[in-house]
Amino acid sequence: ANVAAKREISSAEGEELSREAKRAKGDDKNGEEGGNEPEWENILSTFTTTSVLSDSAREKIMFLHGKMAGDEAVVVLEKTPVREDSLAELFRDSKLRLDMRNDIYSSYRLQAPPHLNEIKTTVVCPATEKHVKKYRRQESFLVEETGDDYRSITLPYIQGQSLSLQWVYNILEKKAEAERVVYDDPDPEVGFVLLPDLKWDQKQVDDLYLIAIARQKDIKSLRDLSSEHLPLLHNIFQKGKAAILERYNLSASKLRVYLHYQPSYYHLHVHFTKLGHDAPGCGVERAHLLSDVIQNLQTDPQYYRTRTLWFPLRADDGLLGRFREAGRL
Ligand code: GTA
Repeated sequence: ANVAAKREISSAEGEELSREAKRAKGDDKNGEEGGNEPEWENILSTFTTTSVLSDSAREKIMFLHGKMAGDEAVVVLEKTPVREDSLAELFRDSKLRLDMRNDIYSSYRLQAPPHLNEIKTTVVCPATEKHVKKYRRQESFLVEETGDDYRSITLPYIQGQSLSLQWVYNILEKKAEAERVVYDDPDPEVGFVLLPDLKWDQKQVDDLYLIAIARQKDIKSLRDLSSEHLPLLHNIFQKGKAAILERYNLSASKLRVYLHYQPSYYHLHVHFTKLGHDAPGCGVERAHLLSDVIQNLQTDPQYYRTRTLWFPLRADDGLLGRFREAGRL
């Protein structure tokens, strides 16, 4: 691993980290000190794998579909990067077994202490068929959607088929992840909650990923935005960047701030990822820079309601079927 290139969340910055990040950082070597640390669980002992939805040896990630205590479940297993701040401990406390030696070259298997060898694990349970499809590796197709297509094809589909937004409401109402919140603007019109994304383990700034969730509940996506939402978008942009600078010491010039179209969850949210981190979904076919969105709305208040937008859909996405039925593909 390119350890030298990774920027760790140093102990100096650690003061500013959320409680969860501090716990995860290793100040609690066994993960059992620090009072509020959740107990170790073994819920995955009941997980039986039905299929591997996708995997990547290079990215060291595997998406599994299976059953957990009778419910459908998706489990994502992801090996995490080596952290520079754990190297001294890793070298001191690991065991090495020689695989081969040849001249000046040798290769070993290293057994690290368990707390330095964790696997980030995401569990979706009970998972719907839509979750299973979302994580299955599939061919994608680029779809062209006019404003009329949105109203006649996409909108009716997403009104009937969208993933639940309960997790979003839990965050807004402080019923979940409250201790992870980085910034909270309670204003009902322009307010938002900024917090680490599910995909970020907060161990290093190198792969920083936060989301800002708007407090307004009636904005499904980019398509609903008009110039009346500019104060909200400006607020998310300015305060989000400032909060990230303060908490993680990462300047705006190091951030990629964007919206997805189509999103998976139809409640307005903005992605903040570190420039250089190849976050899933940051490609040009899906990510719309917030700065461009703001400018486009300043130029044309109805820009996103009238323009043709392009986006990729997976082969078994029901929305792709609707575009096919309508002869738009
Ligand atoms: N803090 O409960 C949550 C939560 N949920 C349910 C989703 N998010 C959450 N964040 C918090 N708490 O970035 C996050 C998601 C995502 C954002 C929604 O909200 O992590 P979106 O609506 O634009 O949808 O954004 P998106 O980007 O398609 O969603 P998601 O889930 O990231 O899926 C994108 C694809 O990334 C998946 O199909 C999957 O194949 C791929 N992927 C690659 N790596 C991972 C990984 N480590 N974990 C999960 N998915 C991954």
